Amino acid sequence: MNNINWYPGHMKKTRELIEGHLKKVDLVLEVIDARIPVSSKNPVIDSVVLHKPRITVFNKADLSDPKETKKWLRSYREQGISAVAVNSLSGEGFPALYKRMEGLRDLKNKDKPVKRPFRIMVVGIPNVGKSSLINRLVKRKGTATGNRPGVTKGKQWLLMDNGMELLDTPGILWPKFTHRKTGLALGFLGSIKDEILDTESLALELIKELMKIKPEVLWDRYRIETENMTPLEVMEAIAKNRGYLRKAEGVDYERTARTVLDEFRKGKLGRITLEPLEE
Ligand SMILES: Nc1nc2c(ncn2[C@@H]2O[C@H](COP(=O)(O)OP(=O)(O)OP(=O)(O)O)[C@@H](O)[C@H]2O)c(=O)[nH]1
Ligand SMILES: [Mg+2]
Repeated sequence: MNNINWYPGHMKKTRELIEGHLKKVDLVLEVIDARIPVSSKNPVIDSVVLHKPRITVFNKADLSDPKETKKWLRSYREQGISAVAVNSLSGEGFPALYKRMEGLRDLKNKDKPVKRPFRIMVVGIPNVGKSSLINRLVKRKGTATGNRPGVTKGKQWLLMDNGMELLDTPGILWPKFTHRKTGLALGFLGSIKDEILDTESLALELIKELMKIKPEVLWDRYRIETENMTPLEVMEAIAKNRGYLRKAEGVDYERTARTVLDEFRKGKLGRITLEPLEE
């Protein structure tokens, strides 16, 4: 795998973009994917958002292992970093998120006359759920296409029920691919194009990872006892169980690989955190 898509130019551009908007906001919501809290975090964010209040939002928490997410949140809080877990599709976790946002607003307005509404921006790498989060915060139905600001065209701020204002476009951060592990993690989730690795290799890597961190999901879903097996043998066993075979060539690896990746991404293998907190 190549170290694609991560050049100093990207880092600079990200910095400039975020810094431009940063001046106008009081709070940054940093969205990460609860299944991969390490790889979905942009490495430059800490230095860019250094002097702004920030809440790290563990989104897609409906797909992550709740026990692992709890550990992650605890660790953030122990470091004094504000963090909450949410599901932007169902709204779970949002009351806690609002409470934190309002707490930070009240802190800012304490002892000072309020000049303008409290302003927020959402940042994060592609596909973590920034648009879904924005839509829910402003109680808007629909996805990216519905991303038009209120009445006036070109308006930059979306009004929330609690009087806060949200920047209508999220800051997109570039993920860092220089570690093979990060590229794989983003590949498993479908956050980067499957071409980074071919589908079969990616599925094999995912099976290998699952065998390491949560082999029981392979039993639960595919009835495969993975002990003493290689990832390739597991893949072949899945193909046999599903009947993904071809007359001449035997196992249909391509179809099996696509199935495993697709089912993992949809949460059909259960709630899995691919990057548990390392103690
Ligand atoms: N299960 C689940 N899926 C989610 C959640 N939030 C977003 N999604 C899904 O994740 C995908 C990406 O969501 P978006 O809101 O488009 O993500 P984004 O960060 O705006 O993506 P880009 O605009 O491409 O950078 C969509 O299919 C959403 O439906 C969540 O909390 N749980
Ligand atoms: Mg979006």
